[in-house]
Amino acid sequence: MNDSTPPRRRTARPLPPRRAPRFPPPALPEDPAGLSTRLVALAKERGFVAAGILAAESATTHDTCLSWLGGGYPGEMTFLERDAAARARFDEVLPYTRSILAVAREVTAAGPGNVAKYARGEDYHVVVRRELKAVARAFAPLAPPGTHFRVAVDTAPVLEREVAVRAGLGFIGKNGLLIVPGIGSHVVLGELLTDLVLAPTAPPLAENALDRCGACTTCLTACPTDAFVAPRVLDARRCLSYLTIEKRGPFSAEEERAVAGLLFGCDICQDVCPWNRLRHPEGALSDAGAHLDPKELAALDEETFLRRFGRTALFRATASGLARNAAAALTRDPAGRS
Ligand code: B12
Ligand code: SF4
Ligand code: SF4
Repeated sequence: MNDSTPPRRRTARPLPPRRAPRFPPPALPEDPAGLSTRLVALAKERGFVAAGILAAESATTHDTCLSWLGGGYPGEMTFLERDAAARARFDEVLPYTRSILAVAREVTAAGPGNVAKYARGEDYHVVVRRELKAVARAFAPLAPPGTHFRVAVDTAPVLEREVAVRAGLGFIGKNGLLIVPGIGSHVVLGELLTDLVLAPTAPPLAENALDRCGACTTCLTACPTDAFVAPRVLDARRCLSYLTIEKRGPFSAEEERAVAGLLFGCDICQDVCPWNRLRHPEGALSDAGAHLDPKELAALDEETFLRRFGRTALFRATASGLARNAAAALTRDPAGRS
């Protein structure tokens, strides 16, 4: 654990006055519970390993979010600060939001590599968005006329892990990630917001009822940079995922040593977790996209970057970010084997 200053409370920049939505909410449905059951079933049919519905009043962990921002932990991720107030209420994303379908999609990539598992293959934002839109299309004929939907995957101001927990998908491990019992934490999250009133599929949360880590602290001690200030509290500035994906500009000498050959993201605090062992056993062979050649990336130009990574999650790191990560890997191992 590091000894960074504890979070101080901060007030989010207020939202501008609410503009009247361009459309009214739909009528109350006759059978909200039946519709919920159908919507969850449709999500499972589209390949989501967990799905559930919550009533969308307001975010219950918004204060935690503000304290975290106040601690300086997000580093350069100014978008979190900018959207902080919007994260408090879901109708900033869709007017009159009444219910949210929360879904988890399993990351099936396996084995070690210098690219994090969730980022191998097609961009998960594209996959989850496509599948949630298909769910909305199949569900729309069952909903009252005038029902609206909006898909969110990572990029909207939604506290996605809170939403997933409240929808009954799982619990938050000490590594800060949603763990779906029976599946693990190698999942990505998405939401379908709607102005339709649906029945929640999970009972209201009892405080601490969802801590299923017990005495285990494996992820906290395995983190190579001591990035956890406390269980579930991450100092992103120390996290290798942040350094390789979100940080812009050159690394400090300490950061360069810390990234230790990783080119995009970090899976260590998940790979050590017992909840992941069953589906992602240690020693599993790496799949396509697990390893990128740092020698190629170090010379990456914008055009090649767009062509190779435009439709993958690696796009987020930018061409210069990937080239910087590759240069750091080569400093450590000039043969580029890491
Ligand atoms: C910013 C961000 C990052 C930052 C900061 C991470 C962080 N801890 O916040 C960085 C770049 C470091 C990062 C890294 C990673 N990320 Co990220 N990240 C996000 C993003 C865009 C916002 C997160 C946010 O709002 N943080 C704000 C602070 C306040 O969150 P927090 O301190 O963890 O606390 C919240 C929760 O833990 C929760 N909570 C904690 N305890 C409890 C208990 C109860 C009862 C409840 C209800 C809630 C709750 O409530 C808190 C406040 O909302 C989300 C997408 C989204 N829109 O939510 C993805 C997201 C969290 N990331 C994701 C992933 C996959 C990763 C990585 C695994 C990628 C990788 N392999 O490199 C790593 C994991 C690092 C780690 N151990 O956290 C997934 C997580 C999937 C999962 N299983 O949970 C998300 C949800 C994206 C997605 N759509 O799938 N990420
Ligand atoms: S993703 Fe890596 S660096 Fe970040 S908290 Fe987990 S183990 Fe630590
Ligand atoms: S490694 Fe242990 S403490 Fe960390 S999330 Fe998994 S069960 Fe919880």
